[in-house]
Amino acid sequence: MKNLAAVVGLVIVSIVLTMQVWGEEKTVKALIDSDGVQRVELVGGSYFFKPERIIVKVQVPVELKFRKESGMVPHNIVMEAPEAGIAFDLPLASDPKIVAFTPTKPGVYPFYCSKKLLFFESHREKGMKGMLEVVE
Ligand SMILES: [Cu+2]
Repeated sequence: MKNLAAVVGLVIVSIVLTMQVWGEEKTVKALIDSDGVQRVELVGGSYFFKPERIIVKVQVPVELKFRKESGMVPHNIVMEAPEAGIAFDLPLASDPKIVAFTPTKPGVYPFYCSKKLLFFESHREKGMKGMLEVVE
């Protein structure tokens, strides 16, 4: 039984470590390029966005480059934060596209895929969503 406890303990430790590594990948803080633009890359697929938390600086132009992971399922990216100067609804394609905006107000704004097939859960409900955090 002692061995079993040790194995269980080891498994728990490895799960926690793995989750920490994933956690870091899930958040990206945009760096400001020499031309004063914050560039971030985003990949969407069934049913996720990676990274799922993006941190950008307020009043600094953002170029968000996004693409779809391979697969037949159509996806899009929607942001509805006109109060912060951010509003778009664009299809994801395998070829990267860029959407440019300048966040004007600090806050946390969701982005998500609005696709939904018939009576099934929406992609957003399946986890295809993320947060754009605009900071001072
Ligand atoms: Cu989707």
